[in-house]
Amino acid sequence: MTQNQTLVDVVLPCLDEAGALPWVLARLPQGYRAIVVDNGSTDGSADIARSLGATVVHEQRRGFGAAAHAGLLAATAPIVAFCDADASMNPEDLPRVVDPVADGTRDLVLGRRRPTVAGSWPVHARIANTSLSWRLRRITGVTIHDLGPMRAASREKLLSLNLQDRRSGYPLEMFLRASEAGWRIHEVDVPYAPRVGRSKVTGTVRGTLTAIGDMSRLLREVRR
Ligand SMILES: Nc1nc2c(ncn2[C@@H]2O[C@H](COP(=O)(O)OP(=O)(O)O)[C@@H](O)[C@H]2O)c(=O)[nH]1
Ligand SMILES: [Mg+2]
Repeated sequence: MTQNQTLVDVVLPCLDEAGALPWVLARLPQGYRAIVVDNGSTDGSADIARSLGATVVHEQRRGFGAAAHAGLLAATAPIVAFCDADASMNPEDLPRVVDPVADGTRDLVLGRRRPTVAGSWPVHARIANTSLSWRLRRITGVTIHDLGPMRAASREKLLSLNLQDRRSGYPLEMFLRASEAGWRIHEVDVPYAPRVGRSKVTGTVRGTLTAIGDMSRLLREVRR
């Protein structure tokens, strides 16, 4: 592979992650391009990302899903990976989710978060994820233990899923639609460390309630 050939576009939804971005962006494997998607940061995240060589996409709409989807639309590489921009996960681990897609053996690979130290993951978020994964195993028959945010799939196939959620349900909707479409879905372990800075989603009461609401709606639709 030549230096300027991008195999993987890495979508990094980013809301006020100025403190984490330098660590995150320094760890992208060769052939991986960072697409930082900002929708409302006030801490200079976009400028920092740009100065560190990342492609920066601005999305008007608020929400995690709006950012993730804008990143997917901006991507051009054959494979798109998603990763949080809070330094809780190390981009050096991205090949764990990308390689099975790149070699054609899997269609969607999810990183199961494995805490590196106690306190990496708030207890309520862990319990919610375990129970959600249990429900998803029952609904889809796919063996997963975590609906992890680090993941990879083919760009064209992701676009074909026609995802609609633009808030916290986006990762769940991706999993459900992929499973309905008969994708070969696989889970691998990825280390999960305490984030840098403050949580925007499951570390806040409002974020947690929004996530539960968005995901519950998607699950109700599946049952119909
Ligand atoms: N652009 C954008 N990024 C977001 C938004 N909400 C969360 N993020 C980013 O998504 C990633 C996961 O959010 P985080 O706060 O770590 O959620 P947690 O892991 O559940 O605590 C981080 O990189 C956040 O900066 C949002 O509304 N817009
Ligand atoms: Mg986080």
